[in-house]
Amino acid sequence: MSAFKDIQTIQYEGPKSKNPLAFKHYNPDEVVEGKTMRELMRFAGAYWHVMRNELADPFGQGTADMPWDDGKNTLQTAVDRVPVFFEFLEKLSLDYYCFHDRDVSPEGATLSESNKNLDRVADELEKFQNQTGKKLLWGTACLFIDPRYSQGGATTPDANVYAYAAAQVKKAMEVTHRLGGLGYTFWGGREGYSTLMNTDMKRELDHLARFFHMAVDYKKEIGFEGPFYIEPKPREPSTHQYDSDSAACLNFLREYDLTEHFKLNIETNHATLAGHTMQHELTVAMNADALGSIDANRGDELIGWDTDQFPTDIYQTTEIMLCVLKMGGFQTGGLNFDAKRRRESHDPIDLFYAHIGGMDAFARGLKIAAAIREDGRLAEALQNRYSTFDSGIGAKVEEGNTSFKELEEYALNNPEPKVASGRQEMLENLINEFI
Ligand code: XLS
Ligand code: NI
Ligand code: NI
Repeated sequence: MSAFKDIQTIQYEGPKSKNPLAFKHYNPDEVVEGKTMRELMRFAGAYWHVMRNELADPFGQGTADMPWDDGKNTLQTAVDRVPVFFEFLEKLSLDYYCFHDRDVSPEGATLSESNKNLDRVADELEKFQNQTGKKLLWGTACLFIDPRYSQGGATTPDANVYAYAAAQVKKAMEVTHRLGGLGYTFWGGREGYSTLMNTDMKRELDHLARFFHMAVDYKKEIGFEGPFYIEPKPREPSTHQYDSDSAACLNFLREYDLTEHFKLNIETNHATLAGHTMQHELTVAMNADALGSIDANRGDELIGWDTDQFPTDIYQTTEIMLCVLKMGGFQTGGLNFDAKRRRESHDPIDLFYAHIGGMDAFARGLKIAAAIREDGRLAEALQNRYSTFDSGIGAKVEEGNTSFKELEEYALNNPEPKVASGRQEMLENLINEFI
């Protein structure tokens, strides 16, 4: 039985195609900078958005038409969703997927029942992974929907909740490992606070660090070799979230001696909420050798929340792919569509348009980024801008071979410096030559 029987596998038809159900730019086997697009993009479908998002908003109920779902949220429903999801991945040539424990399987009356449910659905996921060759990019635990987590999971004031959260993460790690997951993500949805009046920030952060250290210990115990990812986000649902941006995450990891075990999973809309560009967040992470994976979406300039829209802005995908190419491609991560349709786009076919658009926007971004790199003028301009540090006094600074005394002597004995133009507009024009 097919859930999307009117939709054929999406083919690459090239930029001239007018077929809305075809890729115009994503051509999985096309080689860019020595790698296939498929290897460079590592696109993933997000189980929670594709299979579970009913498209509700704070003012109204869900609108999504989900003919494959009986709406009962039983274990059987959960098992029945799996083939639908894999059909979706196949028809879109999405090679990877990501999930939360509670998107794929329902909570039971007790924790052990929930664990059993998860095991049963994992059997099914494993079966379909084997049949289709699809891979798990990362798994995670949902520590934010259930009311028990309303005041945090790993930063809750209640030790009983903390233990429950640990148990849930332990199980989610086991299942991720069993399914050959390439990484494991921590997004601290409720790890933050509403007011400092009732919050001992230091204690909460200490607890969070302990939580992560125990996760590292457990990862070693079960032999899970993939990285842990932390996903920064400044707010929503909390007023302030501890993992607010790349820099805050890196500082936390360093402070608590966790850097070697974690990389970052950076989401475009979260960068926007943090008041940064995506390029900034990616660059901060790359500088620390900590860019692990990307949650691909975008925000809306007019709405101040995590709208999780599908990425369509070519300028932005170009900036992202410039970073990914600079890094030499992803090692364990990829581009996960943590994105949902607008509430008005309720038909199953809209899921296809949305992903086709996102994949094409990234494929174009990739081709443009590769062309910019091949052209070389942008890199050359950057290199030249710092050329005074390549020799003479500048080189001494970079080598750590000078002092304030020597720099003073240099400044006193040389003419007033004349700094060169930054040429921003010229470089923006250069980028637009390629877009
Ligand atoms: C929510 C987050 C979430 C994580 C996974 O804003 O992006 O979807 O990616 O828990
Ligand atoms: Ni995300
Ligand atoms: Ni998000």
